[in-house]
Amino acid sequence: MKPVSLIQFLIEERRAGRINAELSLLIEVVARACKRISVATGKGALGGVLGNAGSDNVQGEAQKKLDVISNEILLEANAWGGQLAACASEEMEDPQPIPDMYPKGNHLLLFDPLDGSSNIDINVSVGTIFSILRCPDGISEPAAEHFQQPGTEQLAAGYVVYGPATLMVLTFGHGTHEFTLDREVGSFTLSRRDIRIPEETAEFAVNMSNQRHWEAPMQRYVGELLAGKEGPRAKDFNMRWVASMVADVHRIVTRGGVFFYPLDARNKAKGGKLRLMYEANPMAFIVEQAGGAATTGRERIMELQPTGLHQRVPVFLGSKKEIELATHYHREADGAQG
Ligand code: AFP
Repeated sequence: MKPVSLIQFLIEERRAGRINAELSLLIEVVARACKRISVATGKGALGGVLGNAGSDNVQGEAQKKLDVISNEILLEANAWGGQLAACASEEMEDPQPIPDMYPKGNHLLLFDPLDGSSNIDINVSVGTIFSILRCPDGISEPAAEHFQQPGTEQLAAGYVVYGPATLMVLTFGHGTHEFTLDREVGSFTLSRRDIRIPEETAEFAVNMSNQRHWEAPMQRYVGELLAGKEGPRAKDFNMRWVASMVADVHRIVTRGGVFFYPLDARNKAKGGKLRLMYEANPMAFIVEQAGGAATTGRERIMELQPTGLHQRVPVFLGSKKEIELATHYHREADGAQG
């Protein structure tokens, strides 16, 4: 079969009435920016891009040089395209307006320019995550509150993994699809259409070093997985943790599994570790569109009403049956507490 490029795929989606021309162009711009990030990450030490930038981001985390470079690439590429009203980035406190000299559109773009960046210096996969919302009618200068829409309002979400291959996984709410970057030709090519995450799995991803800080229902759930064949689940489970959410989620999108970043005694005051708008919502949309589930351990992530642009939440996502069970344990424990 003839390979289908991302651009051809976008044309098909437009013809089918699933996206409009503006959204299609916006995805092309984001894809082009991600190709530049792929080139920058691919240079490694030769590009002088490894190591810390010497600054902290809005979350108070040390920024890597590639965090800063990737953020600038995405901002610059999207400033003049004409599809956006504003951008918001995990790396910046406030939304970035589109400069007055450029045409404006009616979409809002949110992104985590380089997720998992603590892995850059050891040459392990990192990625970009993005989410696209509609700018509310009549708003010409969007503020943080205009971005704070529930995940169910997302028009599109995607991530790009910069790994052995550079891949983009994308959804418009009509299935989840994967595109592989053909580095010689310079274009993303459809590699999997309508990805399905198996409902059952025997593989989980969680940072086990936090176990002692978890809530009781999380201890119970993972304790049962670890007990294997001899335990209540009567099955051995395998564990993987890349510590790059994009890579961990991509494994789940490829062969099933579950990913947890639960509430724990240390992140409870902040609401969790991962960011709702830049990580949890786009990944939840992608995973649900592939037949998986995504909750906070209690509620469906995409139904949360955001309270802040940089809000953090617990994240449970992946194969449906396991996410349902882990969520059930939390709800049951909440019910027992009254
Ligand atoms: P960095 O971008 O600072 O590396 O954080 C990555 C991340 O937000 C997410 O991609 C990982 O799943 C998670 O943090 C890893 O957290 P631990 O460091 O606790 O394993």
